[in-house]
Amino acid sequence: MKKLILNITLVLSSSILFSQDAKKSLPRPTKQQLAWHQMEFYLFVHFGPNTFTDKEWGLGNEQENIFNPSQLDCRQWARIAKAAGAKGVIITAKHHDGFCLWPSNFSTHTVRESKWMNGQGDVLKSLSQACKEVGLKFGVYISPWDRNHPDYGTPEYNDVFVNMMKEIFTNYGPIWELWWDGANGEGPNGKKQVYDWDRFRKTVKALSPKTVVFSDVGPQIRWVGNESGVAGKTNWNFLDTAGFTAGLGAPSTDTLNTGNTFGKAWIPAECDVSIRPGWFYHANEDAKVKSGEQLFDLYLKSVGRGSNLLLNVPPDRRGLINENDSAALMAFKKLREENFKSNLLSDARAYWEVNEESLINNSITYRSFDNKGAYGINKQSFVMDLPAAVKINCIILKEAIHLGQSIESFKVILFNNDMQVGEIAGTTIGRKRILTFPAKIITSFKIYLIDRHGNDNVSGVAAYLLDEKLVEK
Ligand code: FUL
Repeated sequence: MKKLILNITLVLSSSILFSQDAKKSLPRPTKQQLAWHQMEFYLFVHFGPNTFTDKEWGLGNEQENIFNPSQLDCRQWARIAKAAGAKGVIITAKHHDGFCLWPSNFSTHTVRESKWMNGQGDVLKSLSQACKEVGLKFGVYISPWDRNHPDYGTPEYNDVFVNMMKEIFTNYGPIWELWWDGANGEGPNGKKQVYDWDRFRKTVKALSPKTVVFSDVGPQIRWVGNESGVAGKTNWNFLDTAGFTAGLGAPSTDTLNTGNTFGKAWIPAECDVSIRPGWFYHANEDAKVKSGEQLFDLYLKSVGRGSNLLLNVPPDRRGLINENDSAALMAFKKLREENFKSNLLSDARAYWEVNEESLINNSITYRSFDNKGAYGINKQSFVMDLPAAVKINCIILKEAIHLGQSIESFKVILFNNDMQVGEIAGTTIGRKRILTFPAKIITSFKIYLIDRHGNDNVSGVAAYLLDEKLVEK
């Protein structure tokens, strides 16, 4: 058997362990998208009149005075987000009810018209500053659907929406991520709006080219197709958007969940989910906050499938993150820290195994490489050898996504000396793939990769022993 010993560092890092030529024609992330992928986990903040009316979708006719948090403290939100290990915060600057959390000149339904701080308050200003102070990225959700604005349902409303975005970029930037909700219902005059998505996109590009824009179909980040925070087990960072728009014109939720295998654009999925049943705060959900363990499970199903986790933590009527929510966030942080503390491969040795017989004996079906970017035996199939037996129930694989995404499927075969003790099959890898399985004592494992473009892009491998109750069921 021919063994090629590799001299590699067995930690997750951005360095490429097995790198060959990547095909130039493949979609690749932009610099901003790559930076977005590194964000992994950040908070969503739903806050506004609904917090005070106990609704999820306000009607748009709520009195401005209803918005009156007694102790609003954006620094508390930012401190908690930071302590939870979140990398940023995205706030609902305007939800479907049209109420603006900043004193917009293009609406009369804003914080300025409310009693809160005698109309002098500005939530976007306070939160953008608080994020800067603690080193968090700041993002803004702005709903195109507006149940309050008198122009909604007419072409003038597209001007209003563009002007609002201008205010946001000019006064509260830099905006790291902008979130366009695709919902499109009726406004106060009973009409639906025809959104000028093309103009909206151009506006952002001109004003803030580094902002990554989320919608069902990007242009930079796509919706994952569900609101339960779960990415597809197959998760391509590619999407075909020709003929589609955000909202009703979006691709099917299944397609959004898995991406398009041969999609033309790099548009990765973001997993949005709330820590509570609702998006807005409701006192009667105080006992229904997801536990640290439930959040860890969501982490495995989002970040662990190559996506990012956007976790909604809605402030209460005081304008504070509720004690129950912050306790769950800290428990979540602790579980991540404790369970991913020591990579059990730190003393392992890696080598390629290029003896075809051994591949065949392990009954992996390989297709031959046809030079047109189809399928091929991948030279990056490799073995990890440990100096002593260890017990593991988790393996993490990473793909060097700055070169694109290529790995279509893989098999990990676990050995205790010469005995095969487990086999895990999976599809895409992407930025990070966290595999969990019943714990096994192993001395080595083999990774067989089927790569649809013949690239060699595995950039990291690690193994852990997680607390048994955290292993994905
Ligand atoms: C949806 C909205 O309708 C929900 O209220 C929430 O904001 C969620 C994140 O997006 O489209």
